[in-house]
Amino acid sequence: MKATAIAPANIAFIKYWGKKNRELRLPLNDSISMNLSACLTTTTVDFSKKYKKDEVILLLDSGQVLRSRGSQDRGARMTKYENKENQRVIRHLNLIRKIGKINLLAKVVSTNSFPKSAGIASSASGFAALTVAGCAAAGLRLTEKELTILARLGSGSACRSVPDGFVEWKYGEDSNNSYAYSLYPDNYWDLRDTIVLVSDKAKKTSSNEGMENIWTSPLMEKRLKEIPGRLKKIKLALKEKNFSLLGTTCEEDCFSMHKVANTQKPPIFYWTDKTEKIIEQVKSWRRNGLEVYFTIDAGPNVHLLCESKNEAKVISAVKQFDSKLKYIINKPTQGARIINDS
Ligand code: 2P0
Repeated sequence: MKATAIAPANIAFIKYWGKKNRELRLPLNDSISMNLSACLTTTTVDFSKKYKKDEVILLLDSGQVLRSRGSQDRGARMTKYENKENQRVIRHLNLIRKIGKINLLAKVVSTNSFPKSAGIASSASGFAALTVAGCAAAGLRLTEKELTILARLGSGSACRSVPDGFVEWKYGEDSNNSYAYSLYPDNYWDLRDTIVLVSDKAKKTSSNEGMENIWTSPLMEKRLKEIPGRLKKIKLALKEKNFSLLGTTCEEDCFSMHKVANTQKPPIFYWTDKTEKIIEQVKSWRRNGLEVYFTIDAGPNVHLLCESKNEAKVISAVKQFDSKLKYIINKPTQGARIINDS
């Protein structure tokens, strides 16, 4: 009862910012994203009689190991966890155990190929990998749609990391109708998302907390009214491979989400001065004929979107702006999948 899965993070072209049901993580709007080839989480779940406690181990790039044991006795629901994140992981294991009707405790070992909590959706890749590995380890054979629903209960955006390539998450009226599916496979359009790492420090306000106060922003209603039009534009841009339509619509939605965050009470500012300087650069690169657009998640890092033919030019422009900046180049990629190497 052991399985390993790998799952990508994803970048949202139309963003998820606001829940209509907090417990079920039902979003207020549909969202569309692309899976990121170089931002991967690999997770092994092992259910076994030999474990007396659930144990969650996160292996960090630096060689550091974050280890947390839930003091949960087999079958008992009493828990005392060392931190919130592991609590979420163990809650998710409980869901999988309930569906799989199993009563075994587990060891979960997970590693990311990118900095944790830097606004690169580590919860998306994390909960997608945990869902797929956990279900396989529990002997559950769920459909892709069912896996996306289960992943969503762990972290909303995780459902978009399950299907391949370019993915839409339907908001859904209830839990069974809030699922994700692939609009196009990863080899459909050779785009690049170069993430410029403005900071790899953990963000101050998690997306989960940030979304709590959306209705205190006077701009939230306007955002929700505009989203259907932007979803149409993104779908058309994907269908026709119209990159300028894709890029301009991504930027519109990015500004819209961040304006809501900035005007919430209390306000949240995910951008830094460096983030804004890079946005100015993108505009100037575009004025000079380089077709590159940006989008930004709940963090300071800037995602530079371009077609593959412009990848080298974009990298060279970034280096010219600041040779010390670190970046991660992503292509579209498959969704979460089981791998044999544990
Ligand atoms: C997105 N974000 O669509 C948006 C853009 C952040 C900014 O989905 O509370 O970590 O776990 O459901 O999935 C991040 O939200 O939130 C996110 P929870 P999650 O990518």
